[in-house]
Amino acid sequence: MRFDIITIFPGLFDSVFTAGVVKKAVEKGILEIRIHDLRKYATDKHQQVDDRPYGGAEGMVLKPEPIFRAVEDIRQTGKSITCLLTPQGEMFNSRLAEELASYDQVVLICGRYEGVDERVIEHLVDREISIGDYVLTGGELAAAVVVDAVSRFVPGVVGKEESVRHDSFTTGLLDFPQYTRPREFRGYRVPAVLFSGDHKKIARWRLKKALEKTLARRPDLLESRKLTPEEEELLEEIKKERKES
Ligand code: 6GU
Repeated sequence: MRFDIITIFPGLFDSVFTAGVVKKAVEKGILEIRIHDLRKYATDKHQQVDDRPYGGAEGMVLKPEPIFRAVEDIRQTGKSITCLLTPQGEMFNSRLAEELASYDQVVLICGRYEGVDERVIEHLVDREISIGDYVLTGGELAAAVVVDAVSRFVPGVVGKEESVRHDSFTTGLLDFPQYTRPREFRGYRVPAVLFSGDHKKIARWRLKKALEKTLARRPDLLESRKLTPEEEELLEEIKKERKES
């Protein structure tokens, strides 16, 4: 799988993909990440990539010609998709990450907050993506987020032991709390159930904690999820305990 990022700030990507599982996947040849300087695709002698908006307004708008030239040069035959990172886009989530992981090539165009010429959106881009309800100065950090999250769904990138199958948003629940040594730190103890050796009991405790956290922080996730009988039972327990305290 290949990512191609088109940006006016290529230097911003100097370090983001040089550590962790993404780096390993690149080394193994599972992933390829290429950064393209939009300015190299400028058509005039000043290498201008933006210009003032027609109709008048603050700020500058990315011109269409360099972006069209870049994408048409970079786009491969095969299953390829071109996305624009913009706060106006559809919300990025785990489902979209998994979907993008099914492509051979994902081309990411980093927008800037003042805007991109609408003809790029109408006639070049397949999808517009936003990573949340806040405005970034440019799409670069958002592109890095998308590459990271999509990569985790590419087979071989994430090891078996940290399988994406058990993740929040795949399971539909937030994660249960994790503990490691020491058993006691500054008087704070690891819950005793985790030393019980009773794997069924531990699994039930973890599920209850995951449900508790999801109910408190993300009740919307519970509403859009079908609960198992055990989960229903634990949820009743949690709600009863809440009333008591
Ligand atoms: Cl994709 N771009 C920008 N500039 N701001 C954002 C965003 C993207 N997603 C959330 N805020």
